[in-house]
Amino acid sequence: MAGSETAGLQVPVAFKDADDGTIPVRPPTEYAAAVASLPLNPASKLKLRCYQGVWVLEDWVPGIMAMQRSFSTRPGDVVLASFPKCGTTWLKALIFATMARTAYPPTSPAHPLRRLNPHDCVILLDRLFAIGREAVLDKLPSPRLMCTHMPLSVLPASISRGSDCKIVYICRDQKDMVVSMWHFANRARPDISLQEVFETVCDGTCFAGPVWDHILGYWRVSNAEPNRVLFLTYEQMRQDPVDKVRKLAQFLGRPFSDTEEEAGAVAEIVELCSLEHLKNLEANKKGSQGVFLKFPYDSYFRKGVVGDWVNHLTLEMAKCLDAIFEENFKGSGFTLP
Ligand code: PAP
Repeated sequence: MAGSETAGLQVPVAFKDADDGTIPVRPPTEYAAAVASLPLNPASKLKLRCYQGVWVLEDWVPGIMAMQRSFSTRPGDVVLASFPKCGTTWLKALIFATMARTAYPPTSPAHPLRRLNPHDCVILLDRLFAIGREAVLDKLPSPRLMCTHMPLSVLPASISRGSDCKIVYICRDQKDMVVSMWHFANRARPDISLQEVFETVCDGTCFAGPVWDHILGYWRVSNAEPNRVLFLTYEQMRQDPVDKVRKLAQFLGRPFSDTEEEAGAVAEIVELCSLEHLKNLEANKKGSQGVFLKFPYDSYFRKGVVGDWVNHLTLEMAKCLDAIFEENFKGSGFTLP
C-alpha cells in the first residue's frame, strides 16, 4: 500500500503494510567485541549491559550502536518515545489514527487498527535495529511513525537534536509503571518477581533505566523546544483523552478542523483507540511479537487503571519508590502531574 494523500496531507502507512519480508537482514556487525566489554548486570535475569549509561538488553546493544551510526531522519518523521509500560501502545494507536484520519476515518471498518496491533503500525526502532531489519525504514513512505524506548542521550543526533522529526514522549507514575512492567514481564518470564522488578527500578538498573534520567532527558528538551518535543503523561491522558488528542494533533501539524470537531472526529479517535475497544479486537487477542522473547499481543492490554499499584505494592515499597524518584528529580523542577 502506498502513502495516500488526502487534502494535501500525506498519511502514514502501517509498518507491517510496508514490510513485505523481502528486505535482507543486515549481516552481523563488528560490534560483538565491544558489547562483551560492557558492564553486565549480574542481578538481572534479562542479560542487561550498561551502554553509555543506559541498561540495554545485550542482544539489542549492537542494534543501538548501528542505529547511532546509520539512522537519519526524514522531514515529517514522528518518533514516539517512552519508558516501557508508560502508555506506548495507546499512544501508538492515537498517533497513527490522528495522522491517518484523512485516509482512514476512525469509524472506517477498513481502518488498519482494526486488523493490526498498534505495534505493527508503529515500529519499535530499538527492536528493528536489533534484528538487523532497519532497511525496511527506507521503504516506509513519509510520514514515518516510529517508536523508541531509549533515552534521548543514546539516540542518533538526527532524532535527539535534529529538526526533521517531532518527538512525542509519554511517562507515567513510577508505581503503576512497576506493576505494569511486572505483569508484562511475567507473561514471557514467569520467574521474574515483582520484588525483582521493583528493585531494578529503584537502583536504576532496569531495562532502559535509570527511569529518572529517561524522563528528565525528554522533559528538558520539551521545555526548551516545545514545538519539537511534546511531553505527555499517562495520567493526564486518562483524565482527558479528548483534550490530549487535540493537543497531539496540533503538535503534529494536523489540527482538527471545525468541521471535524463538529462531526465528533476527536471522540471517534479516542473511542477507536480505547483500551476496551482495542483489547477486544481479534487482531489483539491472538499472535505475539518479539524475537528474543515472545510477548503475546494481548499482554499489551491489561487494566489501564491509574493507581492500580495499591493492589500490588506495599505502602513501604510505594514510599520507597516515591522517595527515590523525588530525590532524583530534586532541583530539576520536574514533578509528575
Ligand atoms: P510497552 O511499553 O511494552 O509497549 P505500554 O503500552 O507502554 O507497553 O504499557 C502497557 C500499559 O498500557 C498497560 O497498563 P496496565 O498494566 O496498568 O494495565 C495497558 O493496560 C495500558 N494500555 C494499553 N493500551 C491502552 C489503551 N488503549 N488505553 C489505555 N491504556 C492502555
